[in-house]
Amino acid sequence: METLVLAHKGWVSYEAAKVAPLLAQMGKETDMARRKMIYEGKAKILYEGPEPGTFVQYFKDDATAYNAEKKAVIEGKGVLNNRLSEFFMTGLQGIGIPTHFIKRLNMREQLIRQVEIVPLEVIVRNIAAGSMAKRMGMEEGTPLPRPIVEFSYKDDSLGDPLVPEEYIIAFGWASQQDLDDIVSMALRVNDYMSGLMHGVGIKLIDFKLEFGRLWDGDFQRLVLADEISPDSCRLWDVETGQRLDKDVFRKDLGSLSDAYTEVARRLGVLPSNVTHVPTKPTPIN
Ligand code: AIR
Ligand code: ASP
Repeated sequence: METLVLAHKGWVSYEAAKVAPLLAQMGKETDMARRKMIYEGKAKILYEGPEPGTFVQYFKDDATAYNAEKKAVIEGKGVLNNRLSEFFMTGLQGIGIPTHFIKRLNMREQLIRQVEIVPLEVIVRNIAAGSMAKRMGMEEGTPLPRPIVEFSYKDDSLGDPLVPEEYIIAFGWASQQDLDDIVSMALRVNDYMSGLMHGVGIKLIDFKLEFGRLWDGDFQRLVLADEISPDSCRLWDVETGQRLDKDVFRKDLGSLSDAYTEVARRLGVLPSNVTHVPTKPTPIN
């Protein structure tokens, strides 16, 4: 009744503008309060899943760089990364690479298998950039003679230091057999992702993967975990060299959400007429 009266007076949009954010915020709080938080990272939160052995992975809008020295909230980033990671993980499963991904639940959340994360960042490089270019005194953009796989120890307080295989085996983070499996999966991911990106005029410069262990009684197997998104890859436009990844944020090169939206649009993950993505989560059931 009241709404009708307001509508007659043309106030309904004013009221809606005031009320909608409050409702959305409430939705967010009740949605989150319903579940037990397992872990909060820089860009994602893990909640207890609906069944044992599952987690819900929630993608935040937070962006960090240089071990969280630089921080910002990029509206819509979580929605884009949720979609893009779903797209890549599903495609990789299609070529026989096991992943933790089960299904996307809503705009910001996906259901995943609970895994024990191997504490390594597995980095694959096709072209010198970032820390490699710096360490080796190479110009960014120099092609490498072949794809190079390297490992960093996942520890922010140490700045994720590069580690040799010797450390990984000696400290028991992974066995030689695990490492062989990880390298062969990482190279297959590289081939798949390079081809996919090439098809839409994007060069895959480098990317970071994480792996996890799935336990099945005493038997364990390694699966691709975490996320694959423009937060974890370097993506350059083939023609112009324009950066379409997190370097846009790291180096202040423009709008990060425009860059990620462009990647999603080219891959057909978002319809081409979507320019703004809503930022609030929708409840699952
Ligand atoms: N990466 C490494 N740690 C976190 C992320 N996201 C990714 C970067 C880049 C690749 O790993 O986004 O695509 C190599 O990073 P760097 O800094 O070692 O050159
Ligand atoms: N290590 C990641 C990056 O360089 C995230 C961070 O530093 O906070 O982007």
